Amino acid sequence: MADGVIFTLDGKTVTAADDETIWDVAKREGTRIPHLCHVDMPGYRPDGNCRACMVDVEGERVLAASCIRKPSAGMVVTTDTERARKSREMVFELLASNMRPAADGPDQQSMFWQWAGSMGISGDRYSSKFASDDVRPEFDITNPAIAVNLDSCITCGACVRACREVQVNDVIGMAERGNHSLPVFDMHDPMGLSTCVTCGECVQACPTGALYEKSLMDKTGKTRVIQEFDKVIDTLCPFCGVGCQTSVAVKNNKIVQVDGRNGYANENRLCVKGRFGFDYAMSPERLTKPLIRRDDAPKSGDLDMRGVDPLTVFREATWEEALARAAGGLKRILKDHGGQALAGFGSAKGSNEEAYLFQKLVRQGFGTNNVDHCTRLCHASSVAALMEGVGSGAVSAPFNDALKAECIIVIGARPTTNHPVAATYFKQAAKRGAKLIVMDPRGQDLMRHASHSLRFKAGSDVAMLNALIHVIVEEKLYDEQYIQANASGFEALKAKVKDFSPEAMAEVCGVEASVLRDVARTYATAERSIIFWGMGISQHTHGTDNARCLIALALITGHVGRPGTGLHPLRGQNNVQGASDAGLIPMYFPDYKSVENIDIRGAYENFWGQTLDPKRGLTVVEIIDAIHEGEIKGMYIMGENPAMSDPDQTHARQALAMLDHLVVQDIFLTETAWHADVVLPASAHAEKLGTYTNTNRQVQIGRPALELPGQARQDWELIVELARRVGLDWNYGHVSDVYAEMASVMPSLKHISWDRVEREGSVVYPADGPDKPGNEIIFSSGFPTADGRGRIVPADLLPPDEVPDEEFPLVLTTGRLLEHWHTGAMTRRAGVLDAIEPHGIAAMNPYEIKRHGLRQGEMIAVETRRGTVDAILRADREVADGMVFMPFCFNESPANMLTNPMLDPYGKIPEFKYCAARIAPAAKAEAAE
Ligand SMILES: Nc1nc2c(c(=O)[nH]1)N[C@H]1C(S)=C(S)[C@@H](COP(=O)(O)OP(=O)(O)OC[C@H]3O[C@@H](n4cnc5c(=O)[nH]c(N)nc54)[C@H](O)[C@@H]3O)O[C@H]1N2
Ligand SMILES: Nc1nc2c(c(=O)[nH]1)N[C@H]1C(S)=C(S)[C@@H](COP(=O)(O)OP(=O)(O)OC[C@H]3O[C@@H](n4cnc5c(=O)[nH]c(N)nc54)[C@H](O)[C@@H]3O)O[C@H]1N2
Ligand SMILES: [Mo]
Repeated sequence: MADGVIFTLDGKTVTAADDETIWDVAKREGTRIPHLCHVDMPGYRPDGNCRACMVDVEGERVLAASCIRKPSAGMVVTTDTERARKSREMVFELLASNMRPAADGPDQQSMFWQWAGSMGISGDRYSSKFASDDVRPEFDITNPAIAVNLDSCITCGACVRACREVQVNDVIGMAERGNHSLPVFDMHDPMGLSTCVTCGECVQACPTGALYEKSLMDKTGKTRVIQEFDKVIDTLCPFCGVGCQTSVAVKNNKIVQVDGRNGYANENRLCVKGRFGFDYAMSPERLTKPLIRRDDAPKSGDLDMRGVDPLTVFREATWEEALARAAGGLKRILKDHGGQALAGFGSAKGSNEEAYLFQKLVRQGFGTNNVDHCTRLCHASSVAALMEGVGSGAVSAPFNDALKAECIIVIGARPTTNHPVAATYFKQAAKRGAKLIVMDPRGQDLMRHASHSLRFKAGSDVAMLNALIHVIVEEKLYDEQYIQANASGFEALKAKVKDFSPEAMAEVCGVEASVLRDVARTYATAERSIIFWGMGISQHTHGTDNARCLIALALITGHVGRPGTGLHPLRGQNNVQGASDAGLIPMYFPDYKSVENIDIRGAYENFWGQTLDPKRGLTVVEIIDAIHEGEIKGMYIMGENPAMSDPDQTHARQALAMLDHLVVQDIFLTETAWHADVVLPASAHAEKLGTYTNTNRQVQIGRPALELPGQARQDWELIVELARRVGLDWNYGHVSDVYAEMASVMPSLKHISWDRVEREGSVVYPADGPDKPGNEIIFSSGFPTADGRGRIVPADLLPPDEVPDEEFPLVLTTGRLLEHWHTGAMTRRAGVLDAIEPHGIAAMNPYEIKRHGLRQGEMIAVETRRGTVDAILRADREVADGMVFMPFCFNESPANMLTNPMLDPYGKIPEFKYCAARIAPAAKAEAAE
C-alpha cells in the first residue's frame, strides 16, 4: 500500500491500492455508496452503467461513477454532496417508476428496494416498461429453481457478467437496444429450455429481484411468501470436494435459500447442487426413528426395496433397544469369531471428527484394521501412486492456481459437471490465455474452452502419456537441473518410453502423432503447468499406472512445487480428503502412518490402551468378497451406500444379505440400509457441527442450520454410544474434544486448533505457526519421501480387464450427472435436482443409436457378464463410438449391476470406467423420455 494513490475522501486523507476504485476505498473506509450494476463479489468487473453510485470530484463538471473510477493522486472526492445525492435519488426514482412497485414485486428484499427504501422511494407508479409488449411473458417460471421477472430488470448487465465472466457458462446475453434491451437465455429461449445449468450465479448477482429463487415464492412462483429469515448460518456445501462456503437462510426450521460466501475455494460461487439441492435434508423420507429388522423379514440380496413398505421389514424401536441390539450383535461376533470377522465402512460425507471416531472404534473396539470408505472406489490408485512417488496423497497446489498457470491439463475428469465451481477457474484461465488441454474419451463442455481437446481411446492413458514423455525426452524438454536435485528413476523412465513414440502410439490411443507432440511441447515448455485428474485416470485396473505417468510428467519437467504448477487429483466427496487423513483406511492410522510399523502401532497401543491388529485390513471390495467367503460376519456401515456404489451390485448385495449382523447409520433407508439388522437414524450435514477438509487441503467448519428431525441423533454421538456398548471407555463432551484428540496425533493439523478453524472458517494445512497462514503450495523444496526425492516409476501398457468381443461388442463406461450425487440417496430426494434429471438413462451417440436401429427415448436393456439393466436411451454426441455411458445414481437403472469388480493391484480400485457390454431393446419396451 506504500506506493498507493493518496487522495481525499469526504475530507479524510486515504490511500488506494493500484486496483482499487473510489467505491472500493469508500467501502473499506466504512462509507456506503449505493450500487446496483456493480456486483460486490470477487471476479466481477465494474461496469459503471447504472449511475447509482455517482460521487462528486472537486473541479470536475460532471459527477463520476465511483464503482469504475480510479482515484488519482490529490483528488478530492465527496460522496455526500447535495448534487451527488440528488443525482443518485433521481436514478432510483426513474428506475423505480419503470418497475413493478415494491409491494407487488416478488423481491421486496432486493438490493434495489433496500436502497430505494433508504431514500424514501417506493415506486408508486405501476407502469412496466414491458407492459405494452404482450408477446413477452412477464414471468418466466420454466426453470425448476429460478424465476425471471423482467419487469424488475434494469438492464444493468450483472447477470450477463455472472453468466459469461464469472461462471463462464455463456448462456445469458443482452438483446435488443436502448429502452428495449433485456437479458435473454441463449436465443430468446425460456430459461428452463435453454442451456442454463442453473448455477444461480445470476440470481445472487441480480440487484433488483428480476431473477430470484422460487424457494422463496408461493406455488405460482410469482408471489414472495418468505420475506425474512429466522437465521442465516455460515457453513459449507455438503456435496463435492471443492468445499464451497455457503450462507444458509432458515425459516421455521427449513432451509429456504443458499448463497455462496466469499471462501477461498469458491469466492461466492456455487453450482446447482449447492445452491438448490439443499432440501434432501428436509425430505419426509428422512429416517426419524431407530429401526430393527423384523424376525419374519426375509434377508435377500435380490430384494428390491422400491415400492415396499418399510414396516413390513422393520419395526420401530427405542434408542435403548436399538443401540443394545446394534452393539450386542457386534460383540457376539467379536466373542465367537474375533475382530477379523468384523468390518466397518465409514463416510466421506461425514466430518473429520466422525471419521476419526469411526476408525478408532473399529481399530480399538473391534480390534481389526478392516475399515475403509468410498476413497477406495475413487482416488485409491492415485493415492497409491502419489504415496509411492511423492510421499503424500494430497494435492500439491490448490485448484485456484489454474489462474496462475500457463498450461493446464485436465485428464479423466469432467469438472463442469463434477467440480463445477473449480471449473469456473479453469474456464477463466483459458479465457485469459492459458493453454487448456483436455484429455478424455468423452466430449465435455470444457473442450469448448480448450486449446487442445484429445478425445482418445478409453483405457489407453498409459500409451498416450508415455508418448508425451517420449517427446519430452527425445526433444530434451525436461528440466535436467530439477531432476538432478529432486527426482530418481529418470534413466529407467527414459528406457521405458523408448518404444512409445507418438507415431507408434497414435494408432493405440487414437490421437495423431503431431497433436501428441504439440501437447508434450506445450506442457513441458510452459513456465508453469498444472495437472488436474479424476476418475478416468483412477478407476481402472491400471489406475495406479495412469497416475504414475502423470507424476512422471510433473517430475521430469519440474512442474511441481511452485505457484501455478503441480499435481491435483480432484477429490470427490466433501470430506474424502479429511476422512482419509483421519485414518479411515485399512493400511493407515491417521496421517498415513502404516499400521504395520511396529513403533507407530506401539504409540497408538499406548495412547488407546489396547493391543491393536498388526496387519493391514481389507479394502471395500475385498471386504465384500470376504463376506462371501464366510470370513466377515458383521459390519457397521455409516454414510455409505455400497448396495448402489460397489461394483457388481448383485454380488455386493448378496454379501450384505449374508451378514449375521449389519448396523447401518444413515439419514435415509437406502438400498444398503434395507439389508440391515439395525438402522440408526443420523444427522445430515445441515444439522451438524464439525470440520471438513476439501480438495485444496483447506480445513473448514460446517455449522448446524437445522434441528434434527424426529428422534434422529448426531452421527458422532452414535459412534460413541456404540463404542461404549462394546466396552470402550470413551468420554467426549463436545465435537471440539474429538478434534483436539485427533489433531494431537496428526502432524498435518499442527498449529490448526479447533478455535482457529472456528475463528478463521478455513485454514490450509500444513501451517507453519498458529498465526501463520497455511501453505497452499507444497513440495517447494523436495518431497516427504525417505530420501526427500520424488520417485519416477515407469508404467507399461496394459489393456482393461474386460475388452469387447463378439458376444459383448460395446464398452460400458459409468460416471455422473451434474444434478445427481452418486447413488442418488440425497439428490433424488432434492426437488429441483430430481426434476431436472428424473429418469434412469443410458447414453450413446446418435450414430451408434442409428447403427443399432434404436431410437432415443426408448427403453433399452444394457447387458454385461454380470447382469442386465433397463434404462431410457439418451442421444449424446459426447459419448464415443462403440461406447455406452451410464450414471450410477438411478436405482431403477442401477449401473453397478453391470460393472466389473476386477481390481487395480496397488490401489485396489475396481474398473468402473470400462467393461464389455451389449444392448438391445428392453423386453417390455416403454418410451418415457
Ligand atoms: N454432480 C456430481 N458431482 C460429483 C459427484 C457426483 O456424484 N455428482 N461425485 C464426486 C466424487 S466422489 C468424485 S470422485 C468426483 C468425480 O469426478 P470425475 O473425476 O470428473 O468423475 P467421472 O465423471 O466419473 O469421470 C471423469 C471422466 O473420466 C472419463 N473417462 C472414462 N474413461 C476414461 C479413460 O479410460 N481415460 C481417461 N483419461 N478418462 C476416462 C469420462 O469420460 C469422464 O469425463 O465427482 C465429485 N462430484
Ligand atoms: N459405476 C460406478 N460406481 C462408482 C463410481 C463410478 O464412477 N461409477 N464412483 C465411485 C466413487 S468415486 C465414489 S466416491 C463412491 C461413492 O459411493 P457412496 O459413498 O456409497 O455414495 P453416496 O451416494 O455418496 O453415499 C453416501 C451415503 O451417505 C448418506 N449420508 C449423507 N449424508 C450423511 C450424513 O451426514 N450422515 C450419515 N450417517 N449418512 C449420510 C447418504 O444417504 C448415502 O446413503 O461411488 C463409487 N461407485
Ligand atoms: Mo469419489
